[in-house]
Amino acid sequence: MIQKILIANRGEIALRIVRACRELGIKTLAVYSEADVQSLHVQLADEAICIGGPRSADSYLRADRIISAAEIADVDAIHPGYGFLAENAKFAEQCESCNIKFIGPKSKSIKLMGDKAVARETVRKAHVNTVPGSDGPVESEGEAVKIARKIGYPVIIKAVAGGGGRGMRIAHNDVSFAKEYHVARNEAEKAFGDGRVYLERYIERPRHIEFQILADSHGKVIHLGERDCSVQRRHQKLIEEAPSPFFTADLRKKMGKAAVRAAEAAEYENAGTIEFLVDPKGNFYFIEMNTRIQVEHAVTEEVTGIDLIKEQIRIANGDKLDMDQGDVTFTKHAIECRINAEDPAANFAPSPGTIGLYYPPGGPGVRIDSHIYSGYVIPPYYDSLIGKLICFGSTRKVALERAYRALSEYLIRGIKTTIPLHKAIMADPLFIEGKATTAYMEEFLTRTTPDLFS
Ligand code: MV4
Repeated sequence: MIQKILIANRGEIALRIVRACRELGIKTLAVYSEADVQSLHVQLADEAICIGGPRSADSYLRADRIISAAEIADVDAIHPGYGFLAENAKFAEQCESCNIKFIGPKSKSIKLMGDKAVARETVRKAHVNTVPGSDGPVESEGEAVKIARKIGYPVIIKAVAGGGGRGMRIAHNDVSFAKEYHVARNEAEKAFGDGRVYLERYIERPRHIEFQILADSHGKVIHLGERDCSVQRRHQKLIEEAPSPFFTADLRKKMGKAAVRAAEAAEYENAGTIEFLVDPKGNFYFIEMNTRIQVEHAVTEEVTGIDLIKEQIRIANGDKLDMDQGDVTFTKHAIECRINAEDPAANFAPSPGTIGLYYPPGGPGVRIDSHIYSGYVIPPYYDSLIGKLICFGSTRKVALERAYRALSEYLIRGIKTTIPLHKAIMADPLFIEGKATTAYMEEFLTRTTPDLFS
């Protein structure tokens, strides 16, 4: 039985994991950097060990120090949260070989899905629709341009080691393809030490839909429905909601089945997400799998009533899933606004510093997952997420009205945040109508003057 867990992360997700452990009666060990001494997760965990300097490379990315802390404190398992080492197959393997449970998939599945060309091939063989594209990485410019013509322009060039939008280039004809192909290869080599790229037909103005899945260690896989993550800027999601406003029960059933097949093909275990693009006609295409718990998991928790962090821990413990697909119901609508320490009126410049007054909203249908408090100093070393506002109700309309109301109550002084931007989006007719695609944010920022969201 898992009795003690090391939380290899910081911020709101570290706090979220502490909370799940508390309810399960599991002891927690926080590891933290010198910049996070004052962090809530450090104060709320049963034990805490400092693992290094402020920079991630000196602390949260130091697998050696984290595993040493795990051994000193005699934990049974490590929860990696998201980011940092969460999708590092080598770290998962190190945990496995040190007899510490990694709360996530087996290193084999992380590796498989980490190679985006192998991931594509694996799910395609399991009859999951992928975007028309190359069979695996392209070998040379000559071969690549032939394949691009065959696919038909526009074509998107993606890094095999990429994901999440990093290292992608779009080409509209042979001439731009030759240029973008080399740019993509060089960028991929620099960013990932792996210059290999593959090609896909570029789907214009798609919706970004992901399916949450749960898989236990006894071979059972279920899905918990979709999240619509179309509202994003530079591949950073800003708003996620479920159900997707344009979905039908039929599409959910079809895509859910495809998501389960994709997870089964990876012999997946624990919580994971299958990402799809959906075109305006409702055609859907697998693009990649995220082998971790995600920032936006709380949306699914509010819609289904299932605690995903607890499920992750139970699965790592070897327990069987105690629900079948038919037991999963989607009774509510939930929407998440990511609250970042950024100035949306100044091109989203980071805004670290000391929180003055802090007053979070409450009342019916409002959930806040945040590690900040009055007097807390946001360090400049990490990502800018300082909280998530999740609002929910029986219908989308109620959830949106609650979100607008909660955002109006939310007071964070001393720094700039994305709260005013979210308020403007919640009041935008296009968004309210449920028409947002991945092109939405750029268009919104072009047609709206910054004083409306500062
Ligand atoms: C695409 C695509 C269109 N066609 N793939 C973005 C995140 C990463 N997981 C995959 N992404 C995309 N993949 C094909 N075949 C569009 C996106 C995409 C996007 C691309 C360029 C600029 C902004 C974007 C915003 C959302 C999704």
